[in-house]
Amino acid sequence: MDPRAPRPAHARPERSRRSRAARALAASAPLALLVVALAAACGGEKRAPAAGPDATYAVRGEIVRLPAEGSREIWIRHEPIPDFKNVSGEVVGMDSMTMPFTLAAGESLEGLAVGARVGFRLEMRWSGGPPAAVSALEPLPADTRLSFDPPAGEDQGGETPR
Ligand SMILES: [Cu+2]
Repeated sequence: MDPRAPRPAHARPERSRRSRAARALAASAPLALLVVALAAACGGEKRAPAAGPDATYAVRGEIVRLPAEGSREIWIRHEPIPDFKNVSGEVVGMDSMTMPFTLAAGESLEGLAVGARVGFRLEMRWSGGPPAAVSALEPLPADTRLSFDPPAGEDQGGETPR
């Protein structure tokens, strides 16, 4: 048989079926990417500001004021944040203070009240979105000592458990 002779006709449909499948796969890949991109865009609009935070910090503190109805502003007395970076990215630190934060969308306050000790993630955004958002709020044990508490030996008042 001459190797240069055309392949038998019956071999062709198989080959072209395969390439049709390959073409279909290639065509669907960009579509899948588009679907993923759209889903991400829609989700991002509802859930969080477009861009991720410029920096995040693990912080502890005590809830001072819960958000008013229809508001997402929560006041927390927080411990110092020694590695806090300013807008230029310089580590300037932040002292312990009571300040307002924006509760990240979807963040639950269930079981949390004024006076509750909490750990949370501080998300700093220097442009677009709330500048200081609080996410991953989690209650700490009520007897957690924070840096602004008086030293244990100097506690005044209150009842001492016996
Ligand atoms: Cu602060």
